[in-house]
Amino acid sequence: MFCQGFLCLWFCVLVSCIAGAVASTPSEGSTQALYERAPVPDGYSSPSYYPTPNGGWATDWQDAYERAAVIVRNMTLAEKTNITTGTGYFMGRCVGNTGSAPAKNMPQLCLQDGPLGVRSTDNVTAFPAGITVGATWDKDLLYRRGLAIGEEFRGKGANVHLGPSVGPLGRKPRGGRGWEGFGSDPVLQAVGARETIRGVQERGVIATIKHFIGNEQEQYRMYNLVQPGYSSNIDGRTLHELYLWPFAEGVRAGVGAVMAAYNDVNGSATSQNAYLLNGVLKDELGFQGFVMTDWLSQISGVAAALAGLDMSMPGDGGIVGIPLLGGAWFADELSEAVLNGSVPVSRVNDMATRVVATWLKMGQDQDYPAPNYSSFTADREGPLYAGAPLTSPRGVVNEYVNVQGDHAELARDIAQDAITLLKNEGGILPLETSTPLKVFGDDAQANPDGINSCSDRGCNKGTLGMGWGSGTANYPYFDSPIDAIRSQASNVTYSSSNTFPSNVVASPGDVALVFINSDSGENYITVETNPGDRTTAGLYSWYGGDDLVKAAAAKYENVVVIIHTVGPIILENWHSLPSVKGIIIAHLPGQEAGQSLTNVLFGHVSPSGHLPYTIPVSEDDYPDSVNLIGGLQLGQVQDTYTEGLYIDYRHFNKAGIKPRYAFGHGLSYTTFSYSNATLTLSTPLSETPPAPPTKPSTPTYPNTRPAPSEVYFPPNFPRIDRYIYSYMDAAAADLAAAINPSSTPYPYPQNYTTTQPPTHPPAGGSPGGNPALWDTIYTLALTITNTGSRPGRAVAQAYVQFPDGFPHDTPVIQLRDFAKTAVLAPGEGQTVRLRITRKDVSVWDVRRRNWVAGGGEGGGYTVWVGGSSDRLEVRCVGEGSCDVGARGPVDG
Ligand SMILES: *[C@@H]1O[C@H](CO)[C@@H](O)[C@H](O)[C@H]1NC(C)=O
Ligand SMILES: *[C@@H]1O[C@H](CO)[C@@H](O)[C@H](O)[C@H]1NC(C)=O
Ligand SMILES: *[C@@H]1O[C@H](CO)[C@@H](O)[C@H](O)[C@H]1NC(C)=O
Ligand SMILES: *[C@@H]1O[C@H](CO)[C@@H](O)[C@H](O)[C@H]1NC(C)=O
Ligand SMILES: *[C@@H]1O[C@H](CO)[C@@H](O)[C@H](O)[C@H]1NC(C)=O
Ligand SMILES: *[C@@H]1O[C@H](CO)[C@@H](O)[C@H](O)[C@H]1NC(C)=O
Ligand SMILES: *[C@@H]1O[C@H](CO)[C@@H](O)[C@H](O)[C@H]1NC(C)=O
Ligand SMILES: *[C@@H]1O[C@H](CO)[C@@H](O)[C@H](O)[C@H]1NC(C)=O
Ligand SMILES: CC(=O)N[C@H]1CO[C@H](CO)[C@@H](O)[C@@H]1O
Repeated sequence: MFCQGFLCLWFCVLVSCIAGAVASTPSEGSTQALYERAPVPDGYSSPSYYPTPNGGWATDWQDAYERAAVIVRNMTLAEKTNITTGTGYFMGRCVGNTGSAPAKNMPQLCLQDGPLGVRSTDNVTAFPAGITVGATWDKDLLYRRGLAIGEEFRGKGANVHLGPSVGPLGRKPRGGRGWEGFGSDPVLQAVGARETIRGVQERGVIATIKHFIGNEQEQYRMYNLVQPGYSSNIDGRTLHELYLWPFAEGVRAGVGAVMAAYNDVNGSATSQNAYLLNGVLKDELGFQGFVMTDWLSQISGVAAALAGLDMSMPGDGGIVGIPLLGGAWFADELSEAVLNGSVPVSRVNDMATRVVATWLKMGQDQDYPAPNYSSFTADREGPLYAGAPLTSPRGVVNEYVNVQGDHAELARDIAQDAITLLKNEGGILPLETSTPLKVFGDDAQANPDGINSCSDRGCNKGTLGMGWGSGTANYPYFDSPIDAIRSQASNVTYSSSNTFPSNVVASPGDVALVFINSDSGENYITVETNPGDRTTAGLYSWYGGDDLVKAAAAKYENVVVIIHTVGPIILENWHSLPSVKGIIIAHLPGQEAGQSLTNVLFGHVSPSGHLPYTIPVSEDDYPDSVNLIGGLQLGQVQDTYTEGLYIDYRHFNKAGIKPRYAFGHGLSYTTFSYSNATLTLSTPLSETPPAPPTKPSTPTYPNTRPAPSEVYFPPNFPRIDRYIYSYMDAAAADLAAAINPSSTPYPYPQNYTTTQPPTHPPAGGSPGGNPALWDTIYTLALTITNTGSRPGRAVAQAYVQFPDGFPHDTPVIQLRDFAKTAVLAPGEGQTVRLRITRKDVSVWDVRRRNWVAGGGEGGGYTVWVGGSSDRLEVRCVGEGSCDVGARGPVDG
């Protein structure tokens, strides 16, 4: 997703103009011939995979597909190519607007950012970011946030929610957009995606899991005149066991849409990578919804359609190259490509059916509101097509519908339950409200220039409630930490400067609260010389935050540091100073930054957040291959995942490097104990999952080439400037239809075929993959008891350790499930259940293209449970009771 608004409009024109200049010499014969790409490193390749498996065989989707096929069978070619494209950037109220088929009662679809709320409008909730809800480790909060987001998108009339984001997965700690997702672990991301999708789609909104795949850094992601987007070179095992994992879970949860990424994988752009889209996503994962491009990322028409792309967004930026000039890769170009026989009719039928079926499956044919806001102006009236400001018809574009409901309360609960207490020496927290509090740092107050003064939060002023870019929403109001502190504590002084005041006199008993932050965002905005990724400040706090803490620590005996951050931040400049007694990570709280924090600070609740990533001692402790790459160079930037499975804690554990705070760490004001832990073997483990079920048939269509008249512009059709149409002028349509494909063949890619795969691949068989991969292998039950003196919530994290002698190298431990208790009163206990599936104890075998596990009854796996990856106290091996009070394999 990309920028918007008028300033940015011309920026987009410029960027895409450059991109288009290159793209304007299309030779679509090969899926990769458009740009000069540097060769990918030896061993990485983009195999051919054709054709696109048709959708409609999955049980859950069959009804929607049958109904969709009735509609699509009766559609003209122009209707099919209309609903699979956007109408052009700024050519409608939403960030993406599809064409419609009015004669078939298929409306335009409104596609809107972003993962934490409805972007670019008013009267919405600015929810805590993905990384924040990830830090709650609370499946129910994830789900309820999804429901609330779905309700708000629906209320605004947006059909498609452009979230959740699980790619980036957080491989690169400096990467700009990791905060939009749920944490640096595939299972945490997968659960985040699944619960969000369930919630959003339960409200009838189509969720979009993105960005598929390997989009781990911001810089060099897009194609331009001198360079193609970078190539993420990922081996099959790493792809499956890390980056694909959350997508598989999202597809299993029934996600309606997938957004491709800007970058390449193995040297082939993800929006036209046949192996990824046809092979991995639609055959192996059995995805039944539709695949869209990221904004302006499409670089071919025929090749992309054959490779499995179903929808072009925002629709323009194609062959003419410049958005707003009417050029497209799909729309009329796709009409032409079907007429001239290059794209088989079967493919365009499948594309259209996927869109209609998804729309029907969500029930959007029943009373779904039309968009009632404009992403491009806050005025009530304006041009209906902001991309054609001079000629567009005008009308009401904003109805200011308030969709917030009671979601503020949920947003506050999430922000509060995410708060992660890293250090609490001498029990400095919670604070008494009567304690004299000396508050320092601009991060404690609302942005003094206005809470929404920087478009898409493209500045870092005041409390950091979210990163910047398309993954943002406007604040309806901002509950700032300083306001909340003042409303609760009786003696508060505040210095908003990021420089420590020279005239401070400390009194004994004062507690200093120092607020610092670290920001990042999307590449189209540069903030303080950081082009999305954290290039300048790196993993240290911004605006001299470390000096502010040090100065406060020199003056006060009791210092609590509160950090709003997009991801890992290095604390070493002051972590061990004797007066720094408390450290809190408040993540990115969204609009509810104040009371969520004071509830914890003053002990109304115990903190219960846990780190969704590792905090290292030094950035040098990461593998070199996860550094940001690129620079002024010709040719394609190669981002090769040489660290394989070893990112975040998987790396630290393998290398034996002790981080400052381990993945999963988080303190409470109370203490918990585990007891009564048992492991039950539910399904005997076989080496590979049983063969997938047989593949049911999919809807059939008459696949004859359509008559050119199906795409003629209707007589006297009122064309709107810059609008993307699927119609063609009659002469051009006739010419295309006159081409004889056998005498003028299209240069199809190697191994191209139109024969549908008759069976599922061994790893496939249902949405998400072979259904047996979700068989429960072990069920683990244990009782968690509050052994302290305050109420609190505990998180049980279950990690799997593969057996000794397992034939594949595996990380020491890997998170596989987690559970959070209710608020437990002192002495109160709760039994939680954790589930380990066949997939959880398998690795991806590249040669067999299947998941393999250790054979035998229980397979010899160890399941560890604890409150942090470095504090695993429960050890279960085989059926029966577990060992409580054990010492985990990486305990700190
Ligand atoms: C990339 O190349 C590796 C090594 O050949 C292969 O295992 C993997 O499946 C490829 N991935 C894609 C998406 O082409
Ligand atoms: C085409 O198929 C052949 C035979 O299976 C295989 O060796 C070759 O690598 C394939 N080409 C591509 C580009 O995948
Ligand atoms: C097919 O579409 C036309 C309009 O394009 C409509 O008049 C006709 O009733 C439709 N037929 C069916 C079977 O839906
Ligand atoms: C394509 O969509 C636009 C926008 O909704 C609409 O005006 C046009 O009539 C549609 N074309 C067809 C063939 O239905
Ligand atoms: C058919 O039309 C498409 C879209 O313009 C074009 O890319 C393709 O080369 C054409 N095919 C032939 C055989 O001319
Ligand atoms: C929110 O909606 C109300 C009407 O309910 C409107 O008066 C107000 O201007 C809207 N807020 C913003 C920020 O536009
Ligand atoms: C606030 O605290 C300071 C010590 O930091 C103390 O000198 C002052 O008297 C307190 N003010 C009130 C109103 O209690
Ligand atoms: C032990 O666990 C079982 C469930 O596995 C639960 O029913 C029982 O109440 C627990 N016992 C105690 C003492 O917590
Ligand atoms: C133009 C339009 O459809 N506006 C709708 C906006 O949403 C509200 C509530 O969802 C509807 O009542 C309006 O009709």
